[in-house]
Amino acid sequence: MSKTILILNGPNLNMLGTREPGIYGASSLSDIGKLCAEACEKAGFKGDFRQSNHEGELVTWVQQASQDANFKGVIVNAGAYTHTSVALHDALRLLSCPIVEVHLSNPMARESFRHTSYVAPLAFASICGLGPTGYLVAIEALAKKLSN
Ligand code: DHK
Repeated sequence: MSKTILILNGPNLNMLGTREPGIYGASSLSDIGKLCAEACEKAGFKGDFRQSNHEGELVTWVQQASQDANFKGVIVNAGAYTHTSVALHDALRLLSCPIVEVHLSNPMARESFRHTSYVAPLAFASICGLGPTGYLVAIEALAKKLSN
């Protein structure tokens, strides 16, 4: 049994570092993955950091996590699927562990098509606009919630 936090990243987040750095910052996804691994370890968890450009793959990963007791919490930056994916929303509903939504930017301060989130209603917290720090805040928040 290894207490694991699943950290899911959706489409185009593999392009971080070169993708619109004025909005998403200079860190690459692998930089963020390393920060998350350290933060998870410090909090007593294993970090399982993943990215996919495919909605169905994200759905499958969430379904698998819902049936695996090792997964104690899930952090989701679903990228654009945040604003469109009922399928991902339905998969997240299968989870009995706590969920935190993260975005590097603040979608509410951007185009109106980013103002709807299909993840937010299922998350106990949404952390937006803090860049990579948002992932670290999410790990800390999950660890605190899970220790209660
Ligand atoms: C990332 C994306 O790819 C966008 O589609 C979202 C989110 C915002 C982020 O800020 O991390 O609208």
